[in-house]
Amino acid sequence: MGFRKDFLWGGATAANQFEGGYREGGKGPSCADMLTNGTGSSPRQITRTWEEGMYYPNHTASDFFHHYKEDIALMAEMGFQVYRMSIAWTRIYPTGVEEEPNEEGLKFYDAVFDELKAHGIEPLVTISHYEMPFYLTEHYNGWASRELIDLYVKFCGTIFRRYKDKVKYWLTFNEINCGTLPLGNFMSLGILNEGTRSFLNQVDIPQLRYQGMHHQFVASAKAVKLGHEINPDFQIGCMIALMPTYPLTCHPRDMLKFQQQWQDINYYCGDVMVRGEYPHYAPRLWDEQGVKLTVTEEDRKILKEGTIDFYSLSYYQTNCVSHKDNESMIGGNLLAGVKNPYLEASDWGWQIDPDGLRYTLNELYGRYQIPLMVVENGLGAYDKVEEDGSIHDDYRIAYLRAHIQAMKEAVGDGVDLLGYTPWGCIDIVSASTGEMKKRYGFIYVDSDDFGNGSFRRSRKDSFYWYQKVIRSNGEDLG
Ligand code: BGP
Repeated sequence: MGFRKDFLWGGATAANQFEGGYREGGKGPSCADMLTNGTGSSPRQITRTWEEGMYYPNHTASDFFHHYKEDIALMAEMGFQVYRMSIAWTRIYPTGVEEEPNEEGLKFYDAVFDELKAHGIEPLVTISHYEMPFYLTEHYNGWASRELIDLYVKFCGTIFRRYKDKVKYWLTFNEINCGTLPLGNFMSLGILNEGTRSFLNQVDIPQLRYQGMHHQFVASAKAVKLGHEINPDFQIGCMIALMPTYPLTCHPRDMLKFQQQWQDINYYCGDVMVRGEYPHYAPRLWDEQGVKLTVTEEDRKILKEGTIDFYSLSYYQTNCVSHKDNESMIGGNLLAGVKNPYLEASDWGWQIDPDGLRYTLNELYGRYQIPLMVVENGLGAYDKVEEDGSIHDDYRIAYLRAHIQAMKEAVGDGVDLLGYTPWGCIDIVSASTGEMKKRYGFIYVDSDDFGNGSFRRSRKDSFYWYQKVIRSNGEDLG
């Protein structure tokens, strides 16, 4: 059994990591604009002003702002049927509190959507992807404030109305469950507590973080309702970062820890957004975190009325859990874990596990019974440009091939899978480290970690390979 005939093949990026043009077209500063560069060993810093001598990689990123025509043409050449992108909130509402949207920002996305349409590519838009007006951090401490709900819904209303005939697929928040981790304070919730400087070691007040996520759930549900009123054909999804774990051993304590980790990190947000209410284990989790959540009757009603249409996820790697605290650890997307003795890891220490994707898709589909979409997956790796300009990224092809094979097996298991948009289809700035040299793309961008370079685009070997995969609807993975 293969992929459905209308399976959507494409790629994904996010405005803050791809667009650049941070001061053009009336754009305001976003949270991502306040993050310095970092590396695998030295963390990014969060600064409240742009500091002399610091470098801010998201300001320039890959300069899609000036290259979008060329980039979309390259996507079309690969055969993309869908392109997952995000709208920078700060291009539309530079501080988030304006009454009227910024027309120049709206025009930019009109141009992008028109270009996609001319090439027969369907946009899939993340409304908020690790980028919110920094003004909202400074004046409201981000999503910790209930007032963010209306400001977000205003933003949604503006873009839903403007693009109602150009965009059908929407995601309300990128990796909303990033807020279940202290790392999510600034990146996902715009919360910046006094004393935070290091991106990896933020001052954490769980009460604010969980209340902030609750405000996001309510905002998302309101957006779903509003979107369906504006255009009943809209398909609006959630987006969850899957951080799957295995029990390191069959010790019953490992098994219990494994179950709790899935509940607390992988299921918590999806359960609310798909089912419209908090799951049975939520009070246990709040209790452990010392959280007393304020949930009004009106909130409960909205959560029920605004459940999402499909479930989308990011998947990069898996880790293990153990009840012992002296096991060797390894990194991962958003969350580190216990090392799995059976898996190899990427250059950034993320363990490669295609079978884990098949397992995950089965788990999610069994739990929710709504269509799934894999909207992020891929290998961040160093690429070498040969003298003749070619880039032989066979490691990336091997990673993607194995994961597409695993998705195909999940489809054979009966999972309803709508599409696949591998991450950073054109090289972008890394979210965790701010590096450019951690590359995911089928297309190389000539820029280094400090924005030096011609920004010229070139096709890697994986470009031609993926073109074949798309042409054969995932049958030719050779
Ligand atoms: C996800 C984010 C992306 C992204 C990706 C890869 O968590 O949604 O924004 O960047 O991970 O992570 P990184 O850039 O750290 O390699």
